[in-house]
Amino acid sequence: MKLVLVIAQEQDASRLIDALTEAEVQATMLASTGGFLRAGNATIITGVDDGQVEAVLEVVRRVCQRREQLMTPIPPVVEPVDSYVTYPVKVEVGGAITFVLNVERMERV
Ligand code: 2BA
Repeated sequence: MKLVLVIAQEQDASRLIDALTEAEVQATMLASTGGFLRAGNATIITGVDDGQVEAVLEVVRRVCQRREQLMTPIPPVVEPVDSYVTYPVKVEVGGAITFVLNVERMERV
């Protein structure tokens, strides 16, 4: 058995859960925040048989899109404020970051 952890953009999360449910894959969605952009994203956890992993990854590839987001770098505190002009820079995010982990045991009580 594997645990598939998917970090998806907020805009894709609901469609991703719908598509997984349609594919008869049980999933749990947690609200999360990206460490770099500090923007909301969603972490989807799903425990599946080894043979289902590729099907899950296919759904993720189909639903999750790459997007560009603008971020404004924060000026270093040591510089005088008026000597440091910041411009928004484009950052490419996603489609999704996926981790596949081995599961030693799963129990439903
Ligand atoms: P964030 O950490 O907010 O990162 C958003 C996007 O910013 C990243 O997209 C990447 O394109 C860019 N980025 C991240 N760190 C950077 C840096 N030090 N310098 C320049 N650009 C940087 P993705 O790679 O698609 O990641 C989307 C989200 O997935 C991340 O949001 C984070 O929440 C998660 N993530 C990505 N890689 C991860 C990893 N190795 N472990 C855990 N979470 C990860």
